[in-house]
Amino acid sequence: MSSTTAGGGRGRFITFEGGEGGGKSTQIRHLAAFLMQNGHASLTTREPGGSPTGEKIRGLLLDPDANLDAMTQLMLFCAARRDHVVQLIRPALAGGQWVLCDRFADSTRAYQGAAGHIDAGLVRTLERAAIGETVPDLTIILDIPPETGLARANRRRGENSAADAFEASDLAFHRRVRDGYLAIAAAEPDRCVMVDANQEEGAVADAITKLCAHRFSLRMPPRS
Ligand code: T5A
Repeated sequence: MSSTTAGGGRGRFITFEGGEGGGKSTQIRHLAAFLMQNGHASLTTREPGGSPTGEKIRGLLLDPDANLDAMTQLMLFCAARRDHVVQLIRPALAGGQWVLCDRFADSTRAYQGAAGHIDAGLVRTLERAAIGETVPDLTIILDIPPETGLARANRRRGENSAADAFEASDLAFHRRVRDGYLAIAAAEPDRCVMVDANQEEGAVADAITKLCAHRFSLRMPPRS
C-alpha cells in the first residue's frame, strides 16, 4: 500500500481489473502520478490484501498448496474485502483521498463466479454484504488475451519461483475469467471501461489518462 498526501476535495474510488499480467500495478503507478499532477492525493492498495488482516488472508488464498475449492475462496475473498473496505478504503475516501485499488469485487465475479462456476446470485449477495455502498466510481478493465498475460506474469516471476494458486490454473479457466470480465463490462457500461492492454505500456497509460481526464474533469499533461 502506498499513499500521497497533497490535494483535497472529495475522494474517488477507482478499481483496476482484468486477467493475469494485464499491467494493473504498472498502470496504477502511472495514474497515481497523473492524479498528483492534478493535485489529488491517492492511496494505492490491492486485493486480496490492503489491510493487515486482509494481507494475512491473502497468504492463505494464494498458497498453491492450500488447494482451496472455489466456495472457500469466495468466502475468504469476501471476508478480506470487508475488512479492507472498513479499515482502509472508507476512511481514505472520507478523508478526501482517491483510492486506486488493484482488483476488487469484479475479480470475485470473474474468478470465483464465471471461472469457478459459483452461482452469480450468491456471489452478488456476498459482494453486497462485503462492500455495502462502497461501489467504485470507475472500474478500468485491462483486457488481454490470457496467453499473453500469463506469459508476462511468468516472465516477471522468473523460472525459479512457483506460480500462485490462480496463475497455475489451466488456460480454459483463464478464458472463462476473460469472458466474465467482458460480461461485467457489458452489464455495467457506466461504471466499467475496457482498455486494450495488449499494446505498449505508454499507449495503455495514455488511454487511461484520457479516460480519467474526461470522466473526472482533470487537466491533461502538456504534450512533450
Ligand atoms: N483473485 C483476486 C480472485 O480469484 N478473486 C478475487 O476476488 C481477487 C481479489 C491475485 C490473484 O487472486 C485472484 C486473481 C489473481 O490470480 P496477484 O499476485 O495480486 O494475484 O496478481 P494479479 O492481480 O493477477 O496481478 P499480476 O501481478 O499478475 O499482474 P498485473 O498487476 O496486472 O501486471 P503488472 O503491472 O505487475 O505487470 C506484469 C508484468 O508485465 C509487464 C510488467 O513490467 C510486469 O513485468 N508489463 C508489460 N509488458 C508489456 N507491455 C505492457 N503494456 C506491460 N505492462 C506491464
